[in-house]
Amino acid sequence: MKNTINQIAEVAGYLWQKGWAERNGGNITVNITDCIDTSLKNAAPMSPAIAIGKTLPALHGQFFYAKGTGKRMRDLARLPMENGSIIRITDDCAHYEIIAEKPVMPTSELPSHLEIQNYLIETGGKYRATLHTHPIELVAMSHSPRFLDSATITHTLWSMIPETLAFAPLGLGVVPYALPGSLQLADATLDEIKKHDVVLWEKHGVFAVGENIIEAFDQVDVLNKAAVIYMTAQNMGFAPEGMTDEAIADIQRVFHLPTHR
Ligand code: 2HA
Ligand code: ZN
Repeated sequence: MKNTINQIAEVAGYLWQKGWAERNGGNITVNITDCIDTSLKNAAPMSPAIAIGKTLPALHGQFFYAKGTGKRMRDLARLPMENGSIIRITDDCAHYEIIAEKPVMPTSELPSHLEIQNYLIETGGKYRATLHTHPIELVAMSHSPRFLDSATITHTLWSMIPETLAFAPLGLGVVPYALPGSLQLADATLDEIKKHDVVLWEKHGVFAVGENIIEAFDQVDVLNKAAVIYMTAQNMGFAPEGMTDEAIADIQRVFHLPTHR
């Protein structure tokens, strides 16, 4: 478990350094059921049972690390257990309780993260981490209606540098603007996460999933790198040519990249 918490702290530091996590911006939730210390599993709750707002049956018996509400990534990087907490899902699968290390209330976005964690378990994959952050250049692109289409923005980003295609092979989903924390945003995100590992929230940020938090971060990082290259070329006064469709198809073939989950 220590290793997983260290990874979370490491990524929180990157998010701050990259300027993607101003103030309390962004969220991290990681399923730690596989690695939770046995002594902690049966720890007495240090909070009342808090309603999730939905019953999520696949979360039965699961434990998560969740960033605390209002907490800053730059603080979490140094002190993960003071800026987040470990929660246990109660037997009714509709509530959670804090069990460690301090009674830090989880983010208000926790229900939407848990809904997606529930989906990730239901579909039997190895995904354990959900990440929300505000990557500057991707958010900037989301201000143009031209890029609010998954196929268009994915093609633009993939064609900037071969690695983007290789390391974000499922492309970028797009969710139209919705109120932060709303059910509408959570539902639309879940729909897109069924097809992509990273989803762009119009004029807000991204939501990403990964086998661990490092993987989730890396996918956002490679996509945002492509956005930076695109914008740098535009700033130099020309529209980037982009790799050809043949070059893209070649990479998909040679590297046996998955085209869907
Ligand atoms: O939790 O970024 O959009 C902080 C956020 C919500
Ligand atoms: Zn946000």
